[in-house]
Amino acid sequence: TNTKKIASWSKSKIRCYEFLNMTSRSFAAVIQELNDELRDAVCLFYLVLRGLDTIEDDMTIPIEKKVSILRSWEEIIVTDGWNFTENGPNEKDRQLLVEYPVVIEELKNLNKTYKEIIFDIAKQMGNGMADYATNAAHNKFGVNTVKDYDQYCFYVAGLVGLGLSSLFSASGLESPEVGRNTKLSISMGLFLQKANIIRDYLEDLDDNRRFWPKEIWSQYVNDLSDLKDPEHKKQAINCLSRMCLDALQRAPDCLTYLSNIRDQKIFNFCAIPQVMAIATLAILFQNYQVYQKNVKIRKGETLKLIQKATNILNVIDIFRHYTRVIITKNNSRDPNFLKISIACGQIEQSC
Ligand code: PS7
Ligand code: MN
Ligand code: MN
Ligand code: MN
Repeated sequence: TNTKKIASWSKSKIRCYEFLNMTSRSFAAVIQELNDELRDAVCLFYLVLRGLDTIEDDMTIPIEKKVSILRSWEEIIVTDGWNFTENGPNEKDRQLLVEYPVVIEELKNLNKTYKEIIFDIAKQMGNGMADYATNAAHNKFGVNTVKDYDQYCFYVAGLVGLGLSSLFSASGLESPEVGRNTKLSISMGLFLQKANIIRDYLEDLDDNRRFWPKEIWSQYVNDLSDLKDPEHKKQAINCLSRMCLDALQRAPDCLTYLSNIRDQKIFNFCAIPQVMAIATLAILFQNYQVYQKNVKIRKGETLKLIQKATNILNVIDIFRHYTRVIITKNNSRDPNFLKISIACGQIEQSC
């Protein structure tokens, strides 16, 4: 039972799971359902990346300091007793970094293969985040091209997909193929990250974080922040369509990836965030409120999705449903109307 397990757990391991529950709304439950060995590896992988992201997200840390921490993350996570107490008081996960030695301690208990996967991804992500934090400090437009946008999303989410797939294969619960098909793993991360970046337009802009690529928004307005001005409403909706189109192009890969997963618990862990992402894209699409507040799917809808996303047929059903929602909202006067119809058609074809 759960209490029996916990009785033999070290203080630091218990604290790690408390932090998982404190810092993640969407992943905590599904991670804890995974089989024992994999569960600890994924929990610690999560906390390693959550710590890194807490440094990346804090706009009160001076840029030189931030970059130096991001670039040395791989060494930091093997440095006994390392912690960080200088996050701004508004940083929601600052306590994790205050007590970071518990994560560093528990990482030591993982087997070598899992550790190597986690360290390798942490190193790449920290350096990628540092590149973009530096760019953000010098380029007031933020991310420039669509290619840069893909690259940023690769660093912060594609790499998570690669790392998780390697962990799944290393556990023996999934075939080596899951780890080998890197394009599909990267798309799993990009689909989540892109839905997140579109949804967080306003929140990120308020923090002066600009992830929407200039190559896209410059076709509609002179500055990213102009999108929220009511005088540019029509352009704003069209730009939003373009961003949604870009994200939707990853959906077929996600369905293919999920169709290759065999373990029930790994399936739930992978599928739940993906169905939330397609549902999110469906409510964001053609929705001007994106520029006025943080649009979120309703609690009840989230609950239904979590309960349903337990096998590939149901997941296909969910993707079909939200694709229909998008097709219904698609507007023939939108410059991307045709491309969006095609992207939706491709999702339905891969269903
Ligand atoms: C290891 C479970 C399942 C093959 C902390 C899960 C930022 C969207 O952008 O802070 O800061 O607003 O809300 C999760 C692929 C990553 C991608 C990533 C690690 C799925 C730090 C999640 C999660 C790949 C980098 C939300 C990508 O954070 O976003 C584990 C397969 C962390 C996954 C960031 C973003 C996650 C995210 P933001 P949030
Ligand atoms: Mn971030
Ligand atoms: Mn974040
Ligand atoms: Mn975000």
